[in-house]
Amino acid sequence: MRIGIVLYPTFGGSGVVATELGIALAEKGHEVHFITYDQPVRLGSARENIFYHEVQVSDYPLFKYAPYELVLTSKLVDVVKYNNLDLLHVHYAIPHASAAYMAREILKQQGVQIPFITTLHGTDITLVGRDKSFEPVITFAINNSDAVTAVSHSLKVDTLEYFDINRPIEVIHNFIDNERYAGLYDQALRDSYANKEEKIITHVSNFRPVKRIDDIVRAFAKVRARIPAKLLLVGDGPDRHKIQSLCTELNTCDSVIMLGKLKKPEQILAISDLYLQASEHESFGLSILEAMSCGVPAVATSVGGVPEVVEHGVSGLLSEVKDVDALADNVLKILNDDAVHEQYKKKALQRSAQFDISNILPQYEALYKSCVKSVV
Ligand code: GMT
Repeated sequence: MRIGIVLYPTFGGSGVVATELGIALAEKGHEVHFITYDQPVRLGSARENIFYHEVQVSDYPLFKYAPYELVLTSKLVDVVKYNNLDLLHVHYAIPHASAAYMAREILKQQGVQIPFITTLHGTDITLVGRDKSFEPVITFAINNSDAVTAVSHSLKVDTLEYFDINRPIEVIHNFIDNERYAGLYDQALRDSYANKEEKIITHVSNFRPVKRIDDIVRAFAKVRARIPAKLLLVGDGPDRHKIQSLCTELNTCDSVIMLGKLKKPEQILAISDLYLQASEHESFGLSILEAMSCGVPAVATSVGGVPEVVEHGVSGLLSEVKDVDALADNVLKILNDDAVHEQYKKKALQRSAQFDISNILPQYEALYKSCVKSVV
């Protein structure tokens, strides 16, 4: 099949999922065309069956705001026609679903039939999408997609609650290529961040307010008062300064290491003892799954799709949002006892196997086939 994948090329989970999906489809012999404004961060070097089409928005003086959605639409029309694509799969509703809708309608007038699938990822529904200025367009684009998927049951429920949806939404969970995350432990790298007695706790995100990064830093301060530990923070974003001043206030600057954005966060996850997340909302929690794939259990807030990934008391521990004491207690419950820690590590790894790409890819392929068949 010839598939166009529209995505955000950045470090966010939706871009990572879309890129990994495209790579896996290409490895299975499909021809994959990524369409976005920059080289997807996880794409790396040239690969067989993969093509990248850059959406270039020119800076015309008349425009105060560059019309990205229109340029993307024209690009989609062009890429579909020139490469004879069978299907478009757009990740993140805004503005990808509405651009795909418009491209499909333009192509229909030219005698070209192209179905499009919209995958909802989270903030396109729970944060940005609920904004009144987007809501009618998102409702329309979802209802007029040829198929819609959500990355968790929780996100499906949220979508049906916030929007007037008159079509089915299929849940296809996010996935992980477990092979890529195996055997990455690097003792020298670990030694460069922590001494033998110290536990390494890690968090990866875009440091947006929804991540409640201050709760992570506060919980860590409570943990460090009880056991020797380091907190490794991977990523960057608007709340970075908040973290820095909080560390000064809590006197933890020497134990909180901010690594910035990393193209391979798995190198840090692999040397970690525990993954910590305090989000106010999380439709799935891909970084938790990445940690689990490295055999690292998670302590997290029980929000959105997180309980669909982490089984409380088995592969990690979950607690209420804003309950910093519970986060710290849960970290200590796992890290204080080596036997308990080992058990959680084992279960985290086992849990990640259930989300292996080999289990999820066939679900997307089946959906692609049914959409292509229905327009033929
Ligand atoms: O977490 C973010 O803010 C980034 C966002 C994105 O759009 O990339 O992540 C969302 O999609 C991921 C991939 O499906 C999910 O794993 C994240 O849980 C989801 N984020 C939120 O719901 C806050």
